[in-house]
Amino acid sequence: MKPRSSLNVERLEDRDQPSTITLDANNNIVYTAGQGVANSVAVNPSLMNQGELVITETAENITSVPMGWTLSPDNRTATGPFNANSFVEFDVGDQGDYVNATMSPVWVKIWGKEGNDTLYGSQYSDRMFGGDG
Ligand SMILES: [Ca+2]
Repeated sequence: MKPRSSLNVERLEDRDQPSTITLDANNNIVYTAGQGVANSVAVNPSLMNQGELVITETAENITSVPMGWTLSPDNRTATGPFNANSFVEFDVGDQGDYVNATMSPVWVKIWGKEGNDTLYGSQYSDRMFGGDG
C-alpha cells in the first residue's frame, strides 16, 4: 500500500488574512474584514427569526463565525443571535469600503480606515471612524 503524502500547512500572507465574525468579551458582534479588499457589507434583522441578525458581505468570503451562528453555503451571509444591549462592530480595513447598517437592530461601531469609504449608520447612536481617505 502506497503511503499517503503528508499535508503541508502554509503560513498565510497578510493579504490572505480572512474575514471573520467574532464575539468580544461583552458579547458584542465584531466583523473584521480581510486586507486589500474593498468590502461591501450590510447588517439587517433576520426575517426568519426575531432576535437574530444577518451580516452580508458581497466582496469576500466570511471564513469563521461564532458558536451558534450559521454561514451560508457561499460564505457570504452569516446569521446569528444578538441581544438588545449589544452592538455590532465593523472593521473594514483598507480600500474603499461600503457599510450599510441602516436597518441594524442595534447600534454600530464602524472603523472605515484607509480608502474612501461610504458608511451608513443605524437609527441608534452609532460611533463611526472614517480614517484616512
Ligand atoms: Ca476593506
